[in-house]
This record gives sequence, structure tokens and C-alpha cells, in this order.
Amino acid sequence: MADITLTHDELYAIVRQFFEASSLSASNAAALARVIVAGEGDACKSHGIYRIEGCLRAIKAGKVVPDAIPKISQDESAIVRVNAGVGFSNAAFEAGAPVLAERCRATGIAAMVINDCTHFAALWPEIETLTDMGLAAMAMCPSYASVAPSGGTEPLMGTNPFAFGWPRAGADPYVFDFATSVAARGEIELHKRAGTPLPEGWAIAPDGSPTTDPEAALAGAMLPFGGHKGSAISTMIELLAGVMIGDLTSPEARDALGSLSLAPAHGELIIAFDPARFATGRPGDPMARAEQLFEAILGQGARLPSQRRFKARAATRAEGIPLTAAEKANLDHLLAHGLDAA
Ligand code: NDP
Ligand code: PYC
Repeated sequence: MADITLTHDELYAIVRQFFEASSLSASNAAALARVIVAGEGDACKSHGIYRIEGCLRAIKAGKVVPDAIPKISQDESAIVRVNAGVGFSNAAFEAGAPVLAERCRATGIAAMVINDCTHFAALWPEIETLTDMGLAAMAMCPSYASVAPSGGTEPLMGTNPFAFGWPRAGADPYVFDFATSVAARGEIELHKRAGTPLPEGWAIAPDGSPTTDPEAALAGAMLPFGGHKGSAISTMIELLAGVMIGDLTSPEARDALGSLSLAPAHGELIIAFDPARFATGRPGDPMARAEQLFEAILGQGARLPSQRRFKARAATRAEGIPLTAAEKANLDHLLAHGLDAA
């Protein structure tokens, strides 16, 4: 329930000011504030303002270079490389996205590899950046070992998010973005904060037994969505966005960090597609055919992924972002104490 509301701009100004006061450079603070306010504004509480403290802990622990400047490099291939310089992933993505789009338009498909970044964010803001440029895109990254493979009992995979987007003229893009665990770890942490039990089937306790206790789940292992299918997709992400790009897998990220209370550091893979280029010489307009598919889905009474988010975005843009008194008090506390609040 909302005790106060803030406009997107007001919340952005607070979060940005907070990160600047916490030693982040202006460009890094702005990129972080954009993604956090986007999360809160789209009612994605697991990746909204709640993430500020994890970022803060990473900065305070010296795990992030606060004034990192992303470095872009390209060769003749379709791969755009962005080294985040041990900064947060967000400024690196923002720097590389226009270069990725340009390469994609030239070749029909291009990939962006982000290396050496701390990553805490939802992936849909990145996907929407690319769909806004008329491109289809997918993004994925490891996390840190917290999910048991299907049939196993020990944390090994990360919650490894996977997101996809398809551009739509005159409509919100088709976007899905999910953890490959049953739920994001952030959801479990929010249940712990609220003192509420987890739904069944999310996690196992350290002894391998099913649990609905958030503390036991955080100490034990989360479960992949869809059993062996989610487990396989999660493994693919470890391979493509960890091993293949020469960056850390989730178990390696956990070992390197030595903690699950800081935002994890690893890499990310983003692939962009130019739909018109793929359909060259083939009958039918891919954009029109996609619309037929979306209409058929909606025609059955189903909803498209991200519809809830887009509705929330429209509401928070019109009426403000709702925060509870406890959330606002926590923001005020963070503002007053800066890095000491971590
Ligand atoms: P959810 O399970 O809440 O949602 C996953 C997707 O399914 C969303 O696109 C959602 O759209 C859509 N969806 C939900 N219900 C329906 C429905 N009934 N019909 C159609 N579509 C539906 O997300 P998760 O908890 O798995 O992940 C939350 C966020 O956590 C993601 O943004 C992800 O990127 C982030 N994350 C980040 C990690 C990182 O390491 N950086 C690690 C893990 C997760 P809608 O939003 O509109 O409901
Ligand atoms: O919610 O699972 C999660 C998560 C891990 C890292 C960032 N988000």
C-alpha cells in the first residue's frame, strides 16, 4: 500500500544523488539510477530501490571501480566488446548499445559482450533500448551459484536471467525477462524482509528437503524453473555468457566474491537481430506476421509478457511511484548515511 508517491524524476534525482554521494562517477550514478527507477516504476520490486543496498555493499567492499569508464573494442567480426573496467554493467551497456545497433543494421545480426562488470539489474531495460531501435534482441548472464541443477541438491547455477524482445510499431514491444530459477533471488529476499513464507517448489533447505522458509532457502538452494528444461537453459547461459565470453561462471563468481550479500561480478551476452534483414527474399512482412501471432495469443484471453509492467509504467507515470513509509524512511536513511549505511 502506498504511503507516499514520487514522480519518476523525483525518485531518479534521489537515487542518482545517493550514488554520487557514495563515490560513483556521474555517468555510473546516472546509469544505475535509470535502471533502478525503471524497475520501481514498472512495479518490479525485486530489482527496484531494494537493490540500492546491494550496490552500496559492493562499492564499500571495494568490489566495484566507482568511476570505471567502459572501453569498447571491435574487430571485423559481428562482436562488439565492452569492458566495464570492473564497474557496474549498466554504463557499459549504455555505451555499447548504439555501436551494437549500428553493427546489427550492417550485418543483420550482432552480439555485444560485456566483460568485467558487476551485475544486479533486470534485463528488460536493455532489451527495450534495442527494441526501441527497431531490433529484436536477447540478453543473458550468469549470476552467482545459488540454484541446484535439476536432480541435484547443491547451489551451482546462478538465477541466470534470460530476456527477449521483439519491436512493434505503434505498440509496446513484446518482451519477456525471467530468472531461470523458479523465482528471482530478490523475490526470496523480499519474502524474508516481509516475514512471509515462500510458495512451495521454490527452494530446498541445506539438508535437501523442500522449504518455504526464506532463510532456509537462502542458506540452501533455489530450484530451476521447469525442472530439467530450466536447468538446461541455465546451463546454456553459463556456457554462452560465462565460458564462451571468457568470463566467470556462477560458481566462479560466488568463489571470487566470497559472499552472496554483494551484487555479483561476471559478464553478459546480448544478441541483436534485424528482423527485416532475416526475411529478405521471403514472402510476407515479418512485422505484420508477428502482429498476427500476438493477436492470436491475446484472442485466447492470454496476456503478453510485460503487459503487467507496461500497465504499471503508465500508472506510475500518471500518478507517481508508490512507496511505503518504511521504504521512504529507508531511502532517507541511506541518503543521510551514504556508504556508512551499508
Ligand atoms: P517473473 O516470473 O515475475 O516474470 C517473468 C516474465 O514473465 C515477465 O516478462 C513477466 O511479465 C512474464 N509473465 C508473468 N506472468 C505472466 C503471464 N501470466 N502471462 C504472460 N507473461 C507473464 O520474473 P522473475 O521473477 O523470473 O525475474 C524478475 C526479474 O529479475 C527479471 O527482470 C530478471 O532480469 C531479473 N533477474 C536478474 C538477475 C541478474 O543476475 N541480473 C538474476 C535473476 C533475475 P510482467 O513483468 O509483465 O509480469
Ligand atoms: O534476483 O536472482 C536475482 C538476482 C541475482 C543477481 C541480481 N539479481
